[in-house]
Amino acid sequence: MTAAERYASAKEVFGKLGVDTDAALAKLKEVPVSMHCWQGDDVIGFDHDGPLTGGIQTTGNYPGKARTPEELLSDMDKAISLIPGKKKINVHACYAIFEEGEFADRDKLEPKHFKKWVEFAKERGMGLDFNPTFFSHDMIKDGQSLSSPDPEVRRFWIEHGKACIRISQYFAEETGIPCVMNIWTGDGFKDVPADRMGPRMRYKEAIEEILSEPYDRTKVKPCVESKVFGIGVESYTAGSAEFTLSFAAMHEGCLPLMDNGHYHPTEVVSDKIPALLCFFPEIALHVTRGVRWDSDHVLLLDDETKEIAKEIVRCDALGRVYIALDYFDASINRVSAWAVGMRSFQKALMMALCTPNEKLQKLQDESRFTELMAMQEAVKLLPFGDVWNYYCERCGVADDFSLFGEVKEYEDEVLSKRA
Ligand code: RNT
Ligand code: ZN
Repeated sequence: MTAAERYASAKEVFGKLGVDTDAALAKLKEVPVSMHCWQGDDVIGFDHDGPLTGGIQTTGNYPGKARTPEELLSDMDKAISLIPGKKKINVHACYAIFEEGEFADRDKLEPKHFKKWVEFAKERGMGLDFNPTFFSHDMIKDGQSLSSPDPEVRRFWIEHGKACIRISQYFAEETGIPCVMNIWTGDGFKDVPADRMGPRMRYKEAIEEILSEPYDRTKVKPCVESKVFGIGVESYTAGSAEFTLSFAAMHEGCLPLMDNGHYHPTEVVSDKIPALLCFFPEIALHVTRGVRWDSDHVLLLDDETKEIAKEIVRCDALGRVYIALDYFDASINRVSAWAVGMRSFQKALMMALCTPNEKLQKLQDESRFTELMAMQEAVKLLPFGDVWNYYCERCGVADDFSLFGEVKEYEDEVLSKRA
């Protein structure tokens, strides 16, 4: 049987449950998922020679990582060719691309330093998201940036944040697609602090100053990302969940960003999505896979990934939730890491869109819980694979079984030649 024949039979199965798979695929194709540039070079960037800092870590030294903008863009292009549907590119400020002999420190960055990213995105009809980089830099003093007690340190990072707002506005204007700008810092303490509120007050005022930079709210979507702890900052982080959620709630136009690696192990972001959607017009996500801690493993089609996608879809919030991926694995082929992760989230979205959500909701509202459980289990084995394969074929990308072959070819021809 061909993929189209399998799809036709699957369509009938879903149709009996009231699910229109054609409509689901048409919708899926339009949902943008933002692909993070930092998977390609283990979160290093082009503006420093130092290590990755800020309480995050990559492990592994698989050969072939991108060392230059050209290599990174070429690798991203290969990954993009393996990913169906709509994509955005998520850029970090440390990925500024300078001309020969040119350099600008983070507080002096300008739109022109990201012109190549804009060209890359425009040529591919994609939007761009942006992140100030508050790590891997020597103006981070004793682990602190925006919350530092040193006014000079704070000033430097506030200027960086403001520069990033201007760059985000430039991205949105150039691409015609809103730019999500996420503020995350690793500020915190390894051991029991003597003052917990002081750093948070400084952090609050610093973000307020960054957001005082003029920007168009329909074009730039500033976010604040929380975190429970980081490596080396286990006892306290300034940008805790309560801090960032309250900040976003109290500052109109600022979105809360939830990274599902940033909570206590039994908390789930899937449940937090509908909670926040009751109050915020828009929210943002970093979808990742933490294994035992915020390890940022490659996203897979696991239960929580499916549950996150389900919540976005059944809250009818595809237009209110900005979806970005955030993980970094240096132990495997990085192009494959991108492709597998992006495809996993799109699969999760596809499954959510092909689930008879209204039927299930009705069972809940009528308190038919036994039937609901039985139905939810039955839904798990619906022929989602046939829908996915057909979607890949229609989008002109590899199916799951030919993905590795394509990656391997690129590895042999391109990646393995990098010394
Ligand atoms: C770190 C945060 C943050 C970073 C990126 C590189 O724990 O998740 O979002 O991963 O900014
Ligand atoms: Zn994140």
